[in-house]
Amino acid sequence: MSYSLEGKIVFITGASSGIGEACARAFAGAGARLILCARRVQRVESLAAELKVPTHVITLDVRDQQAVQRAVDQLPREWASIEVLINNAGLSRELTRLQEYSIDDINEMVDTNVKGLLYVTRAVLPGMIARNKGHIINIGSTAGHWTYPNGAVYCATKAAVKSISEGLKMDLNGTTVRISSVDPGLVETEFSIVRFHGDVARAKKVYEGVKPLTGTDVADVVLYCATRPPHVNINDVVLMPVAQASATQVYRGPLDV
Ligand code: NDP
Ligand code: 8X3
Repeated sequence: MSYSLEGKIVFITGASSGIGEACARAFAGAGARLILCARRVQRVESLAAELKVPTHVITLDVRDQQAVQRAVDQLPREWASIEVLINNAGLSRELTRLQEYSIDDINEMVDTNVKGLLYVTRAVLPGMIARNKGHIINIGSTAGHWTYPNGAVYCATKAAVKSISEGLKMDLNGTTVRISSVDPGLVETEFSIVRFHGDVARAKKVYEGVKPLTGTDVADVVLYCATRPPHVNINDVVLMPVAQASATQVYRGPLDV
C-alpha cells in the first residue's frame, strides 16, 4: 500500500527549473499542496498557475540563512506543517582544476549545495520532529559517489550531501521522520548551461549522442520515495541513463531506448 500525499504540504527548493520543476508537477499529480521556492520567482509563479493544486510561492535564495529561517517562520498557519522537504536547489560552476578555480565559483557551489541545504533543513526539521512526521529528500548526485576530473569542488559538495543524508538518518533515529537521497547521473536540465555560465553550445555537448535522464525521470523516483508506507525508509537511490556506466564512461552511440 503506498502512502497518500493528498493534501500533504511539500516544500520544494529550486522549483524554477529542471528537477525541481518536475518534482512540483509530479507531486501536484499526487494531490499534494506545494510550497515552491527559487530566486527566479516569476518562473515559479507561472508554474504554480499551471498546477491544479494549492501552491504557496516564496522568493528564496537558499544561501541567505536569515531569509531561509524567516521564510519558514513566517509561513501562514495553513502552510506551516511541512510534511515533505525536497532539498533540490543546487548548481555546478565550471569544470576546472582546483588550482585554477575562481573563488566565486567555489563559494557559490559550497554556499548553495552544502550550506543552503543545511540552512533549509535546519529551519524545517524542528517542526517535523515536533509533529513526529516528515520526510526530507535530498537531491544528491552520482558526483557524490564518484569524483571526476576537474570536478573536485562540485563532487565534494555532493559527497557532503551524501554525508548529511547518512548523518540525518542517525540523528532522526527514534522519530518517524524519514530521510532519503536521490542521486542522479546525467540529467538534461539547465544544469550544464548554468555550469558553463550560459554557454548553450558547450552545455549541449554534454548530452551529445546520449539519451540522458529527464527531470521527470528523477521526479518519478523522488515521488516513489515519498509514497512508501510510513515504516519504509528509502535511504539512497542512484540512477543513471542506461548509456552511462560511471561519471566518465558514457556510451555515445546508437541505442534502442
Ligand atoms: P537546473 O539548473 O535546471 O535547476 C537548478 C535549480 O536550483 C533552479 O530552480 C534554481 O533556481 C535553483 N537554485 C540554484 N541556486 C539557488 C539558490 N542560491 N537559491 C535557491 N535556488 C537556487 O538544474 P537541475 O534541475 O539539474 O538541478 C537540480 C539539482 O539536481 C541540483 O542540486 C543539482 O546539483 C542536482 N543534480 C543535477 C544533475 C544533472 O545532471 N542535471 C545530476 C545530479 C544531480 P533559481 O536560479 O531560480 O534560484
Ligand atoms: C550532476 C551529474 O555528472 O554532471 O550532478 O556531475 S554530473
